[in-house]
Amino acid sequence: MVSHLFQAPRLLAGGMLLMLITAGHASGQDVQVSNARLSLLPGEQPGAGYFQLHNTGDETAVLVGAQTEAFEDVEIHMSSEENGMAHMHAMEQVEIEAGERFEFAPKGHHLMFIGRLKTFSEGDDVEVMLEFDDAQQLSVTFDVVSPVSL
Ligand SMILES: [Cu+2]
Repeated sequence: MVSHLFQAPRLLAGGMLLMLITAGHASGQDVQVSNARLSLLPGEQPGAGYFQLHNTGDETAVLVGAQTEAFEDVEIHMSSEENGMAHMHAMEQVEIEAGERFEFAPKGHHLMFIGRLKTFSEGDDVEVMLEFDDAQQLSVTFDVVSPVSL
């Protein structure tokens, strides 16, 4: 009898979390994502993800990673240029202050999609789960685009 009393609220909480994710919000963290696109290079080269984050909440949001069924691995990268040479390196996390917008854009921050597991082409959608430091996740649909369009 006692176990039933405890099970019911847990199931309810799970259902609510699912609703919040499908609505495009991480609960407790009002992060909105817009203009998400995945630039696809030919062959086995990694893809690059660009988007804008808007933290509409009143606490700092910390993006710590992402995952998708379409690629083996996703890393947060930052591009830089030294002596005319383009470099990029992986970042542990990106912080977005309350009320701030943060742009993942060409020649700056991007998600690096490594090891393609599925075939897709321009115009397709790729579902990506953004992960935050408080274990919240945000499901985002990326449009597959040509690098030339950026
Ligand atoms: Cu990169």
